[in-house]
Amino acid sequence: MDRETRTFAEMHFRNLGGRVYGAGGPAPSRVAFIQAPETFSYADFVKGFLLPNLPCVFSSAFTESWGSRRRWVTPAGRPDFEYLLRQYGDVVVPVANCGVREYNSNPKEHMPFRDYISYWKEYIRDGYSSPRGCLYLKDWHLCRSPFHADIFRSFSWSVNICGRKKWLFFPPGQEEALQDCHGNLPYDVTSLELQDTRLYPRLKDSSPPLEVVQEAGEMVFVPSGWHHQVYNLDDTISINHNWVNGCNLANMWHFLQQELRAVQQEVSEWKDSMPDWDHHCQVIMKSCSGINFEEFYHFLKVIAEKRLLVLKQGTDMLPGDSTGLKLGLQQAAFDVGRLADVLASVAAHPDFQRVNTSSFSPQPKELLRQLEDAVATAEAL
Ligand SMILES: O=C(O)CCC(=O)C(=O)O
Ligand SMILES: [Fe+2]
Repeated sequence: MDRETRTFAEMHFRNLGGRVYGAGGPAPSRVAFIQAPETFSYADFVKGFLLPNLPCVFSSAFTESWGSRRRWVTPAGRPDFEYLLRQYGDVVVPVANCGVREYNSNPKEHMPFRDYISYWKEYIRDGYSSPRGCLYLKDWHLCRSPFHADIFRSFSWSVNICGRKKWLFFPPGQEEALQDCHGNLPYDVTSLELQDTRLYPRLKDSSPPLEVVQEAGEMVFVPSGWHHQVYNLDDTISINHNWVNGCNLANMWHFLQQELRAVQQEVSEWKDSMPDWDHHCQVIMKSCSGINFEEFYHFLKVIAEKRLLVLKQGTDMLPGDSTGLKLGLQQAAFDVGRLADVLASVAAHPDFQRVNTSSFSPQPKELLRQLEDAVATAEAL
């Protein structure tokens, strides 16, 4: 991130004045396609997509040099099963059964990757069917994924190493019209069940999804809180990555507050008779959402301390960082500003104030003070 982009991003959040953005305006009529890496910078990505929270597709030129695109794929563009077997045969992998629905997901089992490859080869040989159903290797997806928004309202990218996928996208908020009469989202947005107006009374208010066909080598950017459903159109291997940064941190916090509220509503009848009801709500939240307010504080602390260190050292590179990744000075300065805003909101939240923070180090107020000091100093950078 350069200085000018940081100023732009800071202005963006100042103009939002604490509101959490969704799609940042009317839904686009199509998903942008980015052709040439030479003419597209990170600043373009921040301004055009991360801040306005809009999806896009990067052409296969962006992933041309990826080793996996050469090594995992045959010259004909199919998965190279023999290579994958030699490299990863012994690895135990999680596999979902797409034919079986468990709430809004699929049940998973674990198996050695070689067994999964045997299954996959058989599945292809038998005309894309198997008495074992359609098995889905998590992270190396094989078939369609139920309707969802990504974990904790993170951003994600997804690259097809080989094969093609169809994506259906709904801008944040539009999924509300897809809720059934009990408030649940559909498992499959293309199901005929959705035409039942008693079951889906608000469907008439929904807009059709944005549709994208992702070719081999292309990368799809999934913005924060955009619900989506994905189909594999071929035998497909893809690599996905989820991330949170200063641009969507407030979305994550907003989402966690909604999750806690949902738990509180669900167990509200015991509020008055249970002395540690608030603590139990946090325990339930942790088991349903994977994180609670205490862990969110820890998450903020870890990312804050890394950025405070970068700013203190005043150089782009964090020496000794085992990831080898570079956290730029301007990005650190921007993130610290966003962290300060979000932590101030966390610290003021009545439910966070009910969490026992006595063992937290540093104390939330102290971390907030450090962040605010860093924000003041970083203005001059
Ligand atoms: O590619 C897929 O099947 C689903 C990818 C996705 O949306 C996810 O992993 O969150
Ligand atoms: Fe997803």
